[in-house]
Amino acid sequence: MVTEAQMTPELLAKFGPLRAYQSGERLDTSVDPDRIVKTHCCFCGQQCGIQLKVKGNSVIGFEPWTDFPFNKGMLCPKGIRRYLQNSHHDRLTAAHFRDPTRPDGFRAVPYTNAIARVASEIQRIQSTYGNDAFGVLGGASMTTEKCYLLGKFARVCLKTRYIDYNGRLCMVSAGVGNKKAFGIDRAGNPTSDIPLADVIWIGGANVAECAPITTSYIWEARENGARIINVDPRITPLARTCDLVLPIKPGRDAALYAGILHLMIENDWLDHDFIENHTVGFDVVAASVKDWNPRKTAEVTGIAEKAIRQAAEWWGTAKTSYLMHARGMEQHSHGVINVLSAINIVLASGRIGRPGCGYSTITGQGNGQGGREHGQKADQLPGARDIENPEHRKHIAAIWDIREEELPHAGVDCYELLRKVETGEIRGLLCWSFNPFVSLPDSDFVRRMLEKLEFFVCIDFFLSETCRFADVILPGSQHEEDEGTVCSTEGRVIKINKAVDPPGDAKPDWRILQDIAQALGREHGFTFENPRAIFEELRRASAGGIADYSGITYEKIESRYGVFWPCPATDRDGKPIDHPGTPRLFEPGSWNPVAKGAGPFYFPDGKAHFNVASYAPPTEDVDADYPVILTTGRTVNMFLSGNQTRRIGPLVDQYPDPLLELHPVLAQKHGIVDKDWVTVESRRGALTVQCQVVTTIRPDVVFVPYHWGGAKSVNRVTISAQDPISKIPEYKVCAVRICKAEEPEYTKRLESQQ
Ligand SMILES: Nc1nc2c(c(=O)[nH]1)N[C@H]1C(S)=C(S)[C@@H](COP(=O)(O)OP(=O)(O)OC[C@H]3O[C@@H](n4cnc5c(=O)[nH]c(N)nc54)[C@H](O)[C@@H]3O)O[C@H]1N2
Ligand SMILES: Nc1nc2c(c(=O)[nH]1)N[C@H]1C(S)=C(S)[C@@H](COP(=O)(O)OP(=O)(O)OC[C@H]3O[C@@H](n4cnc5c(=O)[nH]c(N)nc54)[C@H](O)[C@@H]3O)O[C@H]1N2
Ligand code: SF4
Ligand SMILES: [Mo]
Repeated sequence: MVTEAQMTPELLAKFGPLRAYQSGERLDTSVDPDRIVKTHCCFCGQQCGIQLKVKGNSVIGFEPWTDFPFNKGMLCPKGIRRYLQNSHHDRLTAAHFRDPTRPDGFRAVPYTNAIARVASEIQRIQSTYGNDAFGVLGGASMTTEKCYLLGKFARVCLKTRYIDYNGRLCMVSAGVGNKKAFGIDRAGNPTSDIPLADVIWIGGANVAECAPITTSYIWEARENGARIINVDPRITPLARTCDLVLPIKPGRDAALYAGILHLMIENDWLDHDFIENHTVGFDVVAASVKDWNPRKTAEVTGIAEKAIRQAAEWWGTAKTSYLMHARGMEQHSHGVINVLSAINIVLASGRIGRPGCGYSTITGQGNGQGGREHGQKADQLPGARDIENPEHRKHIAAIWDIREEELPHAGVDCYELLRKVETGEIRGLLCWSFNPFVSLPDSDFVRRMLEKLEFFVCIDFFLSETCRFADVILPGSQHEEDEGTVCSTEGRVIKINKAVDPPGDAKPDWRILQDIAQALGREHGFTFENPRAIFEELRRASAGGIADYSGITYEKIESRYGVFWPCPATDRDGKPIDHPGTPRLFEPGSWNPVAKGAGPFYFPDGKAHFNVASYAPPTEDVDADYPVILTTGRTVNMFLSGNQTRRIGPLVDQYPDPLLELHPVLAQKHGIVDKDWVTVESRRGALTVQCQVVTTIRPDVVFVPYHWGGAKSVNRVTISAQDPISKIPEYKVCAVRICKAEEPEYTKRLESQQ
C-alpha cells in the first residue's frame, strides 16, 4: 500500500495545483458544434441549466440555457469552465491494477480482467470473513439512478449492511433536523419564494461563493426592500450587501437562536394561531430559552447585544421571511441541535408554507438531495424509507424480489465504517465517486485505514488521492457521458442528458456495478439496459414513500423544466392522476402521504414539532495550548476535494493554493504579515500554507479552505468528532495554534520541477 512518504512529491507533482495547465487547450472552441445538448452543471446542488456544445465525441464549449427557470442562463466560474474537464488528458480511459514497479504505481489492464479480479476478491473476503466484511462508499455527485442502484447493489448483490456515502459529510444534520421538525427532508420552498420575503436570514452559508445563483434571488429581494441578516464568523462576499452581519464565534449557533427566540417571546413576536393549530412542543421549548437573555447570548456567541436585539426585532416583526442555512452551522458535533434551534424561530414566527414565507437548507453536492433519498445512506431505503421499519422493508424487498429477512439492516456512517477497518470487521471496500482521503477529517487516520484494507477498489474518472490506495481502479463516467436524473437544492427533479460517450474502456458507472454483479454470478436484479429502466424501478420503489417519485417521468421532467417531489402517480384511493409535483411544501391541501389531510406537516397529526435544542460548546474548545479556532470551508473556484477543479487551469489560476485567512490583530500577535507562511497545528496534525491577512474574519478564528490533498490538506488538522445523531464530522470547529513558518520543502521541490 502507498505510504504518505510515497505520496510526495510525485503525487503532488501530478495532482497538486501547482502544475496548473489549461485542460482542453487542444480544442478549438470557435468550431461550430455538431449539436447542442441541454443538461445541468456537474458541480453544485444549484444544478444550473446549461447547454453543452458538442463536436464529434468532445464537449467543446457551452451556451447559456436562458429559459431554464432556476438560473435563467446564469452560471458561476465553475459552470463556465466545467466543459474543460471532458477532454482532459488525465482522464482514466482504462482499468488499472496497482503495480509498485511502475513509476506512477499503476498498470493499465483489460477491463474484463479488472472486473474478474474485483469479483474474486469480493468472493474471497466474503467467504472468509462474512458478507459484512465488504463495505461500500457512495457519492452524491452521481445521478439518482446510480445512487439507487448502488444501495440495491450493496444490499442485494453484496448482501452487506455496510454502505454509506459522502453526503454524510454534508447534508445529514439538516436531514435529521428537518425530519424531526417537519417529518420530511427537503427544502420547504422553491427559490422563487426568496424575492418575496421581507427578511432573509442566512445562517452559516457562504452563498455568493457556494450557492452563487441563489445570490441573485437574494439581491432581488434586496431590490424589493428586504432586510438581509447573515450569521458567519467571516464577512463573506454576500455580507457586503447585507443589512446586518452577526459575526458568530464558531460552534455557538444554538445559543444565538435560543437568544432570538427568547426575545421573540419577551416581545410577543409570535404567531399564536400557527403555534396553537399547527405545532406541538412550543411550551417546553419556550421554557428552555428562558435564561437566554441578550447579555448571556452575547457572551456566548461573541456577537454584540445590540446586533442580537436588532436581528430579533427584524425577524420577529417581519410580515414575510425566509431562513436558509448551510454547512456553517451544520458541520458540528451539535449540528442537529443547531438546525433544530434555527427551525424553532421559523415555527415561532409561523412564516412557512406560503409565498414569500419559507425555510430551506442549501444542498451542497450536485445530487446532494436525490443522493440521500433513494438508499445509499446507511439507514435508508428508496423513497426516503427507513431501513428498520418493517413495512418499509417489506415494500422494498418485494420490489427487489427478495425476502424481507434477506434485506440487511442499518449499517454505520462512513467514518465508523473506516473504524471497522481498524478493528478488522471490514476487510474490503468499494469506493465510488468519493475522495475520502482528502475530504474526511483527521486524514492520517483515513490513510492508515486505506492502507490496512486487504482489497480496495475505486471507481472514478480521474485518479484521485484516494485512488492512489486502490488495488484496482475502474474507469467510470463523467456527468456528460450518461443520462439520468438529479434533484436540485429546491427539490426539483431534473434530467441530465448525455452529450458524449465515455472514452476508451471507461463505462457508464451503473454498467460497472452490473458487470461486477454478473462476474459474481449474482446478476438477478442487475440487468438494466439503461438509466431509464433503473428510473422506472426507482419510481415503483419510491411509490407511497415520502420522497415519492412515482408520478415523475423523463418526459414530464423535460416538458416542465423539472418536477418537484413528492409527485405521486395515484391519488389516495389508488386512482391514476397526473400530479404536477410539489414546489412548495406545507401548503394546505398539498400531497402528504403521512398526515393524509390532517395538516400540512409530515406527521400523522399534520403538525410541526418544536424541539428543545440546548446549546453545548464544541467538542474541542480552545485552551492555553491551542488557543485559536480553526474553521474550514470553500472558495468559489474549487469544488469539494478538488479532484475535478484542480485540473481546470483557469479555475486553478483564480485561487491556486489554500490560504489561511486571519485577522490583522491575530497576525500581529504572532509577528505574521500578509503572504507569510504559517503553520497551523492541532492535536492531530499540522499544515503549512501561505496566509491572507484580512479584516473580514473574527480575530479569534482562522479559516482554511479544504480543496487540496497531501501536504496541502487541512483535513490533516481537523477533528473527527461527530454529531451523535447525524454523524456529521465537526469540520467547522477545532482548536489550533499558529506560528510563522518557513516555506515548506515540498513547494520548493515542486517549483524546481516546473
Ligand atoms: N465554490 C464551491 N461551491 C460549492 C462547493 C464547493 O466545494 N465549492 N461545495 C458544495 C457543497 S457539497 C456544499 S456542502 C456547499 C457548502 O456551502 P456553505 O456551507 O455555504 O460553505 P462552507 O464554506 O462550507 O461554509 C459556509 C460558511 O460557514 C461559516 N462558518 C464556519 N463556522 C461557522 C459556525 O460555527 N457558525 C456559522 N453560522 N457559520 C460558520 C464559514 O465562515 C463559511 O463562510 O457548497 C456547495 N457549493
Ligand atoms: N475540512 C473540510 N472537509 C470537508 C468539508 C468542509 O467543509 N471542510 N466539506 C465536506 C462536504 S460538505 C462534502 S460534500 C465532502 C465532499 O467530499 P468528496 O465527496 O470526497 O469530494 P468530491 O470531490 O466530490 O469527490 C468525489 C470524487 O468522485 C469523482 N466523481 C464525481 N462525479 C462522479 C461520477 O459521476 N462518477 C464517478 N465514478 N466519479 C465521480 C470525482 O472525480 C472525485 O474524485 O467533503 C467534506 N469535507
Ligand atoms: S452555481 Fe453550482 S450548478 Fe451553477 S454553475 Fe456554479 S457550480 Fe454549477
Ligand atoms: Mo457538501
